[in-house]
Amino acid sequence: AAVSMRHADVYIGLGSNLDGPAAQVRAAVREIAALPAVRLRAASGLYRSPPMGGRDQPDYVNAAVRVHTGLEPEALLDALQEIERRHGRAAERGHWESRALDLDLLLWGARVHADERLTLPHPGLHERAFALAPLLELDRSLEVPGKGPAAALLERCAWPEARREASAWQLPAAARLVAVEGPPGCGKTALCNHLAADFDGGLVLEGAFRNPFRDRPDGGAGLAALLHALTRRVQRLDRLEQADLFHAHTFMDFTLAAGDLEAQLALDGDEYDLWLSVQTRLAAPLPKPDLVLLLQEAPPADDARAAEFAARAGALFRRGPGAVLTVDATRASPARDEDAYLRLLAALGELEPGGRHFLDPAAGGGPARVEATGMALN
Ligand code: A4P
Ligand code: MG
Repeated sequence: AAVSMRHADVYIGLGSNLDGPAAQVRAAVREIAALPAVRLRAASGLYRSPPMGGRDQPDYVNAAVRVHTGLEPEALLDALQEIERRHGRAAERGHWESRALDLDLLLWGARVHADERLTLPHPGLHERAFALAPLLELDRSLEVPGKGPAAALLERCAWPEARREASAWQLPAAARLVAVEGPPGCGKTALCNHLAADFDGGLVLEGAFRNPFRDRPDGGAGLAALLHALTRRVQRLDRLEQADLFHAHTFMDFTLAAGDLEAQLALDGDEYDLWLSVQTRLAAPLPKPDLVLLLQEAPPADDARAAEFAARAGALFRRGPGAVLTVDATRASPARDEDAYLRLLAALGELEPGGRHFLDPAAGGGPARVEATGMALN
């Protein structure tokens, strides 16, 4: 909150019509987020539009991001131009030529500025639908200083029209079923809801339920209670196949594997064998997550079972066939903290199918640290 009081809302427009435009723009969002002294606050979806300035060019993909920064405008412009150069934008290319990446400073709060190097607001903003439409997605009530409400400006825009086509965020295509796992109360359901919204994805939620066996003297971790929870989760997964048809990604706030670990910790040998034979039959035909996001939090000091669960949860998913992203949520949890959530979104775009990855979203500044496939984690 202190940051947003001190820093103006700065909006950057992104555009590309070469070399995989959507991938160029998505990568640039991550690179902007990773700039020192820059904090990504929001990213719009990707918009497609025919090239303004005519000629025989491919369509553009455009987007906008909101950032806060301690940099001066000229220093941020330097950093943006450095990113453009890395994307192979030839400096000698002419005005309105096709480019791999174009980054424009669209707005700097209410600041109005004009010199040789920098004009604020961006001089073309008020008449470009491909810049205004993504901006409005980030804030419906934006004003363009000297020009008026962005929404009214967009209505007056002539061709070319910009159409929202996809989320700015990306998961590997292979990650069709994504499970969020972690200790009770860590925010699995909230995180799934956010992710489904940002990826236009499906949802399979365990949902609150009254376990009729929870009130027994064993505190509800007995065989009957565990079987009840298992049945419930299996029913949820049974419905998945329908949801799956309509979404590239579906998010679930539980895993059968964690239920298995819970049973291992709670049941004695014979009970566990019985539980396992039921679980194995029920789970066999059900889809397994392609990606597990495992939130790690420090377990409560007085809860031995939670500590044991936390210690073994990492190994649980490391063995499986799906990709794993272990998220250290002890300092900043993506389920509760917006910065941490944005870092998670950016990191998801860099995951390798089947890989083992680690992210500490509180590790400031730099890119989300995503370890290479096969690295041991704890
Ligand atoms: N500059 C001044 N103010 C700014 C600012 N607010 N943000 C100076 C960024 N740069 C600013 O920029 C040239 C110089 O402008 C910079 O060195 C900086 O000091 P540039 O990006 O190299 O080129 P340009 O002058 O912005 O002209 P250009 O190439 O026309 O870029 P535009 O105007 O951004 O248009 N059609 C669709 N559908 N979507 C598009 O994104 N983009 C263009 C390029 C054409 N057609 C398009 C799209
Ligand atoms: Mg430009």
